[in-house]
Amino acid sequence: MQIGARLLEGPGPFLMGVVNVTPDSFSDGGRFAAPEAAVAHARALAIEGADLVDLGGESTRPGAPPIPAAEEIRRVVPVIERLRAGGFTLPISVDTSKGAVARAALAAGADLVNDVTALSDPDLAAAVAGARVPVVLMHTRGTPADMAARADYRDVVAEVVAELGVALARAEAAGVARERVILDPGIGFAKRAEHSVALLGRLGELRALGRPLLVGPSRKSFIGALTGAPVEDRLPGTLAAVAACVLAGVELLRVHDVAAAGQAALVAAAIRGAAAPAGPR
Ligand code: HH2
Repeated sequence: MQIGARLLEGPGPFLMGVVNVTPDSFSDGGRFAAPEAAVAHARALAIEGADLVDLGGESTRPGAPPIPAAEEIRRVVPVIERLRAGGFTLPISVDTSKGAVARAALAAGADLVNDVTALSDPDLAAAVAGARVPVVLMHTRGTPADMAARADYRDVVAEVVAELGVALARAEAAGVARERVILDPGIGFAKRAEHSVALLGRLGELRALGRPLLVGPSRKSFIGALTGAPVEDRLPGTLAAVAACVLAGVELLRVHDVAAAGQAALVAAAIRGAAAPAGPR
């Protein structure tokens, strides 16, 4: 898939490094809220081996308060502008659910829209369709305020596949080309730990949707539920999930710890490549 100036070709795995320009993200809130800190972090992730970076101005953790578009734009656009002015060449993804934010970020030099609500806002769908950029459609239910209460499934994998299929059809109906869509099961979003684990164990079933997959297991609460580890101590669990994703053929991984995830992904890809070699990494 062409993302900005880069062609991400082959089975990957490709790494999307997380840059949260927020005061309240669940694992690193406040650390990169100043534009200079966010820019430095994006550059550091590039050096660590990220294939693209994902910039978010609004926390999506359970219970996070919504913020106005103007505030989200104030947080992310200066970071994109500074990165591009400084010659940053990796694709930049903007993690947003709002059309106005996507438009401003794309105008400033972002290349991809990552939407945790899978284009449920028609204005964002129109912005993505109009800009002809790639988009990540992630599965969730409800909003950060009520998603925990909506984690109610008979067969979580079948229901996520069905609901992502609906999201894909809705995106196409809004004018987004199917070829530009990446799908994500939304680990931890309207999912209890057992739901996230089931999805990670049965990723192959998401292949039925016929699109590249992105998965974001990094530091998430299912790791805490399984191990008791606090959020700052979930790297080993994250790496286990990264390896599982790579073995299942997931193309893109959204991670905070790029260097460590890159090593885990490389080893897992080599093991997978005993059957089918991966590209250079
Ligand atoms: N997870 C988070 C945010 N955005 N986007 C996609 N596509 N997939 C994910 O799993 C995903 C996502 C949550 O992580 P983080 O950005 O670190 O936290 P917060 O939402 O609190 O800013």
